[in-house]
Amino acid sequence: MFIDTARIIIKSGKGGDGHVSFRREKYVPDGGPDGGDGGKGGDVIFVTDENINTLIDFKHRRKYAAGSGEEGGKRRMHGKNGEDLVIHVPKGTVIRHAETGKIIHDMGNSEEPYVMLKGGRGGNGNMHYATAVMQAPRYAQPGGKAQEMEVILELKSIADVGLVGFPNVGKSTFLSVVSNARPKIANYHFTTLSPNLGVVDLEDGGFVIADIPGLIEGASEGLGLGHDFLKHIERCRILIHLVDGAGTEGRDPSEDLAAINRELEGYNEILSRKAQVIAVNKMDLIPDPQEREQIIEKIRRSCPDPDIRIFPVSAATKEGIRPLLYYVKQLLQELPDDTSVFESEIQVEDYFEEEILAFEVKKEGETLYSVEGPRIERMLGYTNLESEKGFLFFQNFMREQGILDQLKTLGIREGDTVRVYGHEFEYFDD
Ligand SMILES: Nc1nc2c(ncn2[C@@H]2O[C@H](COP(=O)(O)OP(=O)(O)OP(=O)(O)O)[C@@H](O)[C@H]2O)c(=O)[nH]1
Ligand SMILES: [Mg+2]
Repeated sequence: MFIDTARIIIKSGKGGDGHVSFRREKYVPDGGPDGGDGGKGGDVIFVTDENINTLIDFKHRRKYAAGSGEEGGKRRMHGKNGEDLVIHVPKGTVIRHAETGKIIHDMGNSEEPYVMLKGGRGGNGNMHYATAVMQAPRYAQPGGKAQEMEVILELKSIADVGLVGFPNVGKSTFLSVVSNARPKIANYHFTTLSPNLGVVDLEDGGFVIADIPGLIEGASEGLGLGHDFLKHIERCRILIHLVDGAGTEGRDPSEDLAAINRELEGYNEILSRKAQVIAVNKMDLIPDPQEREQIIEKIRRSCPDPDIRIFPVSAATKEGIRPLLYYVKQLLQELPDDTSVFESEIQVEDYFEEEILAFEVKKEGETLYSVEGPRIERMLGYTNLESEKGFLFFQNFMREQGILDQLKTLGIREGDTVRVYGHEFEYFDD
């Protein structure tokens, strides 16, 4: 089965907590703090894998989690880092934020791993918090939070050229004669049920063509099969629009052309803006040169853009195919190469940064207030509150973050106590 979308939940590893312990040695009665740091949580990393070309593996499992960091130990033992989770996806996979549908990252053709979710940092053990004043800190930093997100994986095939047209016009036949692909060909509609990719090999370099199921009127609204597969031609730089020049099923090629273009427009702007080349197929069925000329002329007149080239071809006899391929290749060289990778629409870091910024200020008793939050905690990790400089720095930070304002709102008065993760300060108005 060909599966080209999947919805999964990914989660990085939580950081291991810092440890609280004190040195116990012979002849050392009151040992200093020796609690070690927690291990870092594992990241969630995506890589492309040439050997995979569907997202079917993700149908069987919904949750994917990296390993958590282990807690620090006594005697300054560092906790083990959590294992990274590496998720293998086909080339051309686009990762979207499930909640908003926004693009997070396009794996494209790249072999660069994409680190999407970062594991929580390991918490500092209490060995970091010994100071001249506080010799026996009972505080160790908890490990950083895990990041979790539901994402949609969407496979958008990587091809330079896409074949579009009504069912049975000969798209797959065309692909089979120009490339190494061997798609199913038959004289009925919807022979092709999922996209086929083929490599066209020309003397001095080639390109990749995608053949998708036939489109019908209403495809952009979901009729037929075409809609689900239009995403596979979104990366293409050129569309070869195939029509049945012989009108074998009573079709009118000019009307078909207009109908398919309406569907492309209805699907999205990306598709309607693509460069097009028209291939009028099945010309072997029209032996009379005059009749041929009439058919081509009629298509030319109905074509909205006079710059679009029209090639009479026959996939059956291969007539006219080579000039078409060389023209397409030349066009590919001329067109800017900017449509193949989709830009990120949301930054994962920003999404989680909001959480990091959060803090909570509470009134705990008549003269006691507490301040908590991941950002504050992070701050404590690298600020020595016992030094005057460190304390001023911290005070400034509390002001900038609006924490002092919140304390005032809660009614704090001079002389009251502010507790921040095991540290207590006396409050003074500034
Ligand atoms: N005479 C003639 N028949 C052709 C030509 N190209 C394709 N056919 C025939 O047209 C029928 C449909 O061909 P396919 O290649 O399966 O058409 P398709 O556009 O891929 O069709 P779907 O996958 O159903 O959308 C088959 O019977 C082919 O043999 C051609 O150039 N000349
Ligand atoms: Mg087909």
